[in-house]
Amino acid sequence: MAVSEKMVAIEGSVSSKKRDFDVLILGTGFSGLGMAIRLRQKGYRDFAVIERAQDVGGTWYANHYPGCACDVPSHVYSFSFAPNPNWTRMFSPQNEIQTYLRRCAENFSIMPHIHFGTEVLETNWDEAKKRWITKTSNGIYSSRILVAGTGALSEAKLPDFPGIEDFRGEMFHSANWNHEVDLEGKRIAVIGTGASTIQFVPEIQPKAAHLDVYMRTAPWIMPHPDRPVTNMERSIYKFFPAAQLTMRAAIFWARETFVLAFTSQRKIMKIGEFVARKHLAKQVPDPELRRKLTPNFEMGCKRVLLSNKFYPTLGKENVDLVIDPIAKVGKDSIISYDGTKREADVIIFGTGFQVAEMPFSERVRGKEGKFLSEQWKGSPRAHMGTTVPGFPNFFVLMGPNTGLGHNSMVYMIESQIAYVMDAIKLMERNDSVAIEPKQEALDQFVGDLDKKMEGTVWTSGCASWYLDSQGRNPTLWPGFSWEFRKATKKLKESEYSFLKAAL
Ligand code: N01
Repeated sequence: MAVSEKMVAIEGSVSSKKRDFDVLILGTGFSGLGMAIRLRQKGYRDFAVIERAQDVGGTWYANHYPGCACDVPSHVYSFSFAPNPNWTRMFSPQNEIQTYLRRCAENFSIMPHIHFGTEVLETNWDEAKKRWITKTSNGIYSSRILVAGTGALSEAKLPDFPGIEDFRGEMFHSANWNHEVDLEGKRIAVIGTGASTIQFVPEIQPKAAHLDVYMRTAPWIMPHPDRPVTNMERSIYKFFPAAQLTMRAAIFWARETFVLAFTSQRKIMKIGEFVARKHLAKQVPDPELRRKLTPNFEMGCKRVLLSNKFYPTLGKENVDLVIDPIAKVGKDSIISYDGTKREADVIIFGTGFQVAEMPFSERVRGKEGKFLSEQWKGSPRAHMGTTVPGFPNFFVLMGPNTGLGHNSMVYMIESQIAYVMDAIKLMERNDSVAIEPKQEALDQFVGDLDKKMEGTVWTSGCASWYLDSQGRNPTLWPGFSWEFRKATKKLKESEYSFLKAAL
């Protein structure tokens, strides 16, 4: 079927009643929006984007905790085709990223395609009809192609401490920040010391009567190179876009070199450890606090954090860093294994997300009636991080092994989107109704990946959310990002099965 035949009658407008589409995209983060924009740019109109929230942005809409910001530089953390000369800081705050994504959705005419307040309950491949039937909170959708842009950081991870249901104060996760809760004068307990916590703790500390920060593992924290982008710089980027592109390229290639320290040249990471230790020594004069905050694993094994404010905050009079493991939660306190009871009015969980589990996989059922989660058995695998045998016409953006610890995810997402477009084009050229990767192609791809993963810092022994329950790393791409771009540049027909349309 030609692209033109699939266009709906009214340009850019999708009837709210229509539930039958050529392409259904899930999510409006960088992945879903990027996919939608590319489809429109290529002349497609018969697609919808469903979004459970009431606005675009995905994780950048959902996360609005105080101090929420990107820890990847703004110049690379944006679409290559939509530079933004207006970033106010080198590392953008959440609201600017969400505004940027909204502007992209408006400027590229994606808004009429988005069905807000629509959550996917379950989606099934109908083998007879060769279509995806997607049950949502707003009715049933049918589509030839399904693209999941549901993101890796969408389902919060909440620890199940004994007694937690009896806690009488307020509790929330950083990804569902409850701004209604007035933190002024409260005794606050924060659990976890990951990327989110180190951003919000300095913001809430001045309000707290007392703040306990519960740390299980001391993270590596580097000095944050953030600074405001000057008016002069912004004018230059606006009137000479090439200057911003040059900046983008410089940051991208500089960050590409970091891969070596995570993979084949791990000795380089010692330089990072030296810098981080100096940072700790400079910011934490108290030797006992410094001892607690000294990491006991190789830098890079977990995500490397950036902050100039977190360490000084821990030294404030109203703050205690607690390293005693939590035994249980009482009605107004947290109790450690040694019996110490610390009172709390509010508990804030900075305990991260269900990344390796990919909770979305429990809602997608392929041609053999198996859920993706049953096929993956806790260890996700996708060809080129994007396609799965037994799940025809299904593409997962930010899929298994596409994550990065050193560079911008937007680059990986754009690589995948080009790959999906290639698949759609090929289907048209071959007059196919369905495409799925061959098991041998996937096995070869995953075998190579797993081999590359050996000897990297991510397998150096720490417990991290990069790893699944089997100790495999289904989260990160173990190489340069440009290698992923190269691998996904062209979909190899020999790695796929195509099902031709009946004559
Ligand atoms: O979560 P995390 P996050 N009992 O998983 C602890 C992205 N992000 O929300 O290290 C006690 O990093 C856990 O301890 P441990 C970014 O990719 C991006 O902060 O497992 N503690 C850890 O300290 C990031 O990596 C930006 O021992 C428990 C913390 O909770 C990802 O989001 C900004 C526990 C979890 O840290 C997740 O960050 C912010 C338990 N049962 C976040 N369970 C950008 O700028 C967990 N912990 C792009």
